[in-house]
Amino acid sequence: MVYSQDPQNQVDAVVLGAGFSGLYMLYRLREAGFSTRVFEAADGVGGVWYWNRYPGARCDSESVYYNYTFSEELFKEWSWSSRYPEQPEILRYLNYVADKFELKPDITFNTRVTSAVYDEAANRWQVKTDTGETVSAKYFITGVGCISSANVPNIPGLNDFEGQAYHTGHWPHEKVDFTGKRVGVIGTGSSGIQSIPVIAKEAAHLTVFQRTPQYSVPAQNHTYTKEFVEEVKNKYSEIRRQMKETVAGLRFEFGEQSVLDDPPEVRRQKLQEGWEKGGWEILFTYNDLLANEEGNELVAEFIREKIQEIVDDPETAKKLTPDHFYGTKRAIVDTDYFETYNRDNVRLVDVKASPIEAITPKGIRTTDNEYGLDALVFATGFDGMTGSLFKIDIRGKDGVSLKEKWENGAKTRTYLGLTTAGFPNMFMLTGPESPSVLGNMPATIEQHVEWVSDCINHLRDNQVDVMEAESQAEEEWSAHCKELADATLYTKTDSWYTGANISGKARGFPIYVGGYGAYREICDDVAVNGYKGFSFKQV
Ligand code: NA7
Repeated sequence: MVYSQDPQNQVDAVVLGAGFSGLYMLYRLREAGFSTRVFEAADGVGGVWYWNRYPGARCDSESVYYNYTFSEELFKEWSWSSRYPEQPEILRYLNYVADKFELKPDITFNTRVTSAVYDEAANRWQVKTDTGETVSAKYFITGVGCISSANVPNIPGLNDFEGQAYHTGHWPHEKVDFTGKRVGVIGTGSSGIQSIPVIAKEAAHLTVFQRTPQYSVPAQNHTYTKEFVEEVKNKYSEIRRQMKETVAGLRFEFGEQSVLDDPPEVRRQKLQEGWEKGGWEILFTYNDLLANEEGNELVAEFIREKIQEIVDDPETAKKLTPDHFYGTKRAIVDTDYFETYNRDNVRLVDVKASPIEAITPKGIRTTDNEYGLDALVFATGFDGMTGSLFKIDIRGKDGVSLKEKWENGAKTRTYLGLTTAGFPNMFMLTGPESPSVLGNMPATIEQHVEWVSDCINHLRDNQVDVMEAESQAEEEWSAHCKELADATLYTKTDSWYTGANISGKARGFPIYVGGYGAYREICDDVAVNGYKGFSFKQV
């Protein structure tokens, strides 16, 4: 292998992505004195918040938790406008962070990494980009996000449509004006459920193509008062502690009781309170909602009744009523979602009953009807967890690719969701088999970044050149993740968590379900015990 002799192209670390994880990783590495290059496909920072600009896009964690806490100064400088702010505000926040810490000069924008190959003889990663650059790095760190590889279903006639077509995850930068248009939205996950009420208000007519009905609970979104914002800033230490220690990096812990412990009227009262508080309150009310079929059904039934109450037309309400276990697809929070179906200009099409046959030049044809459309929105989600990693040709020792090692997702194997055997000095931020998407992403990102930077510091301090997960540790970790997941209801539902949303993708559940706090303790314990489960090499 021939390395570029350009010293600029010899760095300590290459980081992929300039979202929440890449930005903080860069900050930590630079603070510790490691030369670092960050590559980002977009022309700005933000990661998912750069791309997901669809109408109504918001995060589903409360804003005051959906930020970094590594800098008290930063936390106290920034003020969120509301409980669930919209995408532009979150993107502004990330730009603010990048500017405050002068991160942008070390980020190469408009550049996608196409391959990263480990050269065992040199103990370095050879990273190539789509702009023709090659960089040699000791450490290769991915911060590519868990849900950033858009899924556009392969529907016949996809390219024949004569109107405008958009994917929620690749929304144009300029405003899309639906005024006077007949719009179709395919998909009713978070992106569909957030965008449908907003599009319905603007479009002449909206047709929603729903494959699986979803549970959704009101966000009860509201703007924050000045007093509340001040109070939050004074609670910096408490919020930071909650993000580190709780099960999902938020203010919640699961309730102490089983769903079945409460008599019906008490349960109803608690669920009603959860509904009124909004967001993820209901999800955390009991301790076994995600593990107990009977208990889950009782909570699911409560939400189903709400749908029947809100939606005027009984036929539409029936179509909107889900029957999977609540919370096993990511729990959705909305603003006026079910109410939107009471509008005269909105129609719901059940594409499980009458599947989409084709996209035509003029709209969508299902098995029993044809729908004329001027614009089409794909709210069809992402190839989650592994999709973004597999887009890059990542090869470890002996030229083995990550995709091959994980058998295309069928057998994801990692140690702690951070590393994988055969890929030395490579770290995956919020990788498969870490807790990642089962909670508040910035909290889990901070923990990963800090663990990785502490680890790299440790390697430098101890003159270790190569660190690699041991196969045995990896087997045990993957088995542990599987055992925990199999004890829950998550694995019983088709979702992007399990890979079931992508045609041909192998089913699994590559996420650690034991909770953020517990996971942090495990990672800390590994570090304190000399990074047990890893092998080290000095050259
Ligand atoms: P999701 O949650 O994966 O939702 C995608 C939706 O698109 C879902 O309703 C799918 O139905 C539907 N879909 C996917 N393919 C098709 C086809 N071929 N035909 C009809 N309908 C289809 O993605 P989102 O972007 O909404 O949210 C992703 C995450 O972002 C979310 O969980 C938050 O964490 C933030 P299905 O349920 O698969 O039957």
